[in-house]
Amino acid sequence: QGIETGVGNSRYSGQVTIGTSPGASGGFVMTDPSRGGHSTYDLNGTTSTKSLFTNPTDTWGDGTVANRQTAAVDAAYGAQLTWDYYKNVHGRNGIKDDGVGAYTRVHYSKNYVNAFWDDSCFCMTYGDGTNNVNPLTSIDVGAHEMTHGVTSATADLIYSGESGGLNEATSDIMAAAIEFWANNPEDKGDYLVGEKINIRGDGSPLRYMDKPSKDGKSRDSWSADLGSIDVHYSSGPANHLFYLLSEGSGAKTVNGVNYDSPTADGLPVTGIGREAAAKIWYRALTTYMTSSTNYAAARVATLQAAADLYGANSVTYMNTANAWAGINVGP
Ligand code: ASN
Ligand code: ZN
Repeated sequence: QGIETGVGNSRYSGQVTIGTSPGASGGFVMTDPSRGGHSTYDLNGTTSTKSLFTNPTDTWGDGTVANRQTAAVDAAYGAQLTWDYYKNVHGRNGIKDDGVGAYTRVHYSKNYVNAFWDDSCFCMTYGDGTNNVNPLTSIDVGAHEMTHGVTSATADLIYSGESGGLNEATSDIMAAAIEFWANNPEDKGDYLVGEKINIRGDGSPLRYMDKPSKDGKSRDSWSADLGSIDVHYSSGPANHLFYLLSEGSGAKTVNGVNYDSPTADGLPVTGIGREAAAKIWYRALTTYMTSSTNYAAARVATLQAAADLYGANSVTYMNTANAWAGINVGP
């Protein structure tokens, strides 16, 4: 765990502690020395002119978007949790496992309704959303973007076709795992993506993992044309796989959210718990998947990972195979 010296008043996660450091000319800067020097910058409505967040005291933001520091607190907190999760749960020391932190930029452009990871700057960037009042800086969005960096540094799944869907799903899967692990009282774990940022204006999340087709576009299970659709929709079956593997099929309530997950073959799936499911996915990603891995190969990769971690004759292994059958990927 890193050292948090700052107090942040975030928009989506309440009051949190964040890693900061003393500024060279007094005050404090949003640079986290205990997590690879990760720094958070203000783009102030531009697309490239960045300044490091500085403050006379070590208390940041006020929970409202009128305060420019608030979105920075959320984004820094998300990056911090993601760093801590990979380190504490998977023994990974930063995105490249070399202890080097990325950096974060907030207030990108104007009315920009997206967030993104970029390998070339080794940084993640967040827009402020529609009318600049819904910054895309929730825990799950931050964890999603930073996980794109981890995927690039490991399997490096090509961002198109089935591998692109698996790349996207890896970001959603690890984001869900991180949100659960963080257990922030204002933003408890769920199998929804972007439920806090009101991206559609009606309070609905961006994506649903129990039944991805609830968004009107994502697929619930594999079919031969999956590689021809947008990667944010071909991620659906793998997101669904992670839900089934974690929680099992059918109706269930977790942290107050109701889910109802169907299977492609109509047969029930028993969940193995989200910690085991995340361990299997992470090991598959970092040990067995390659840039061209497709759904069939991802199944094999996770089964190899399950065999390594739990044994090839384990119930966990069998349930992993059953979960893939539940999204129409079989031997
Ligand atoms: N927010 C999007 C994502 O991380 C940006 C993109 O389309 N790559 O998937
Ligand atoms: Zn993504």
